[in-house]
Amino acid sequence: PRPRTLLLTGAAGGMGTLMRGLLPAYGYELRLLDVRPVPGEPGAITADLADKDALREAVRGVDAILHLAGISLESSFEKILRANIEGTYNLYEAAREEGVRRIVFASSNHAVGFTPRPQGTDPLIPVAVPHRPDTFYGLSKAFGEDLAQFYWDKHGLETVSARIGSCFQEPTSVRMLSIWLSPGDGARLFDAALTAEDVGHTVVYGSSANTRLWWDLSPARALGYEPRDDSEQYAGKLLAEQGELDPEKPEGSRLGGEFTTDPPIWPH
Ligand code: NAI
Ligand code: 15L
Repeated sequence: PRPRTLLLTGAAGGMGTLMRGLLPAYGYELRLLDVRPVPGEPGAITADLADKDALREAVRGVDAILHLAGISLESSFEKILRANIEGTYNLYEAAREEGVRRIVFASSNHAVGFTPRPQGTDPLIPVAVPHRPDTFYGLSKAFGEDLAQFYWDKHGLETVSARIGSCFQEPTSVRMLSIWLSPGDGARLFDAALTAEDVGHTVVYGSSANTRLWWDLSPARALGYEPRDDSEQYAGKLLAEQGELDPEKPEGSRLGGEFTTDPPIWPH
């Protein structure tokens, strides 16, 4: 049966805000959680992923979880450990204890960020590449994917791990032209990941159907995802401003871009 009640973690964040707007139209009743208050949502649960009791209560009775909460850029190992590694473990453990059937995990391209990006006629990057995290942040996403596999194999808790590219209103760099996930396609991808049958633990790349795509979208399409957007409308402007990526430099030749050399730092 189609999940109805959905716990959205990270509801105050960039994607959380976009998805709060878009997912109700698919029929989901959202329960919101974030460590920060969610603007305009007095009913949201304000809780840290470190608070096991709060998580247990937050997941009670939901059909599924869309797990967006966590540190979304590079930070110290200690902070990443607490929010992303222990925090994701705490959420899975709460879900297992309360019998939640499915989690959609916001993994990232940075779990495999040192993978070379295709050049010329190279094939698209398949999902089945080894983890090559480019940051402690990416390492925490690689951990999350393994955690999800473990909870499926050991406890029958299903996950779709979506290695998201760049989900923002518009792409803002030449690299993002290849990995941009439009907000509308993000909602379509999450809906597919929440409703596809028998996913076990499935890993997919998450982007729109971009002309300059670097990776294989067929695993996401196999879930029923039908992207409608393409970043190409932004290409002229971004290329004029920034020029082509330099394939001689790691930040231009690896999937993770500048995260491989000079990652943006989590400001909090
Ligand atoms: P964001 O940084 O805007 O939002 C993350 C939210 O998580 C924030 O509202 C923050 O308060 C909350 N949070 C952080 N630590 C927490 C904790 N310990 N307990 C409870 N809540 C906590 O990030 P964004 O861009 O919305 O990304 C959402 C998720 O998707 C993140 O997990 C990120 O790693 C992942 N992702 C996002 C991409 C993007 O392009 N936006 C690309 C790839 C992955
Ligand atoms: C991510 O994983 C980050 O959360 C997001 O802020 C973007 O920087 C994105 O990757 C990216 O690679 O552009």
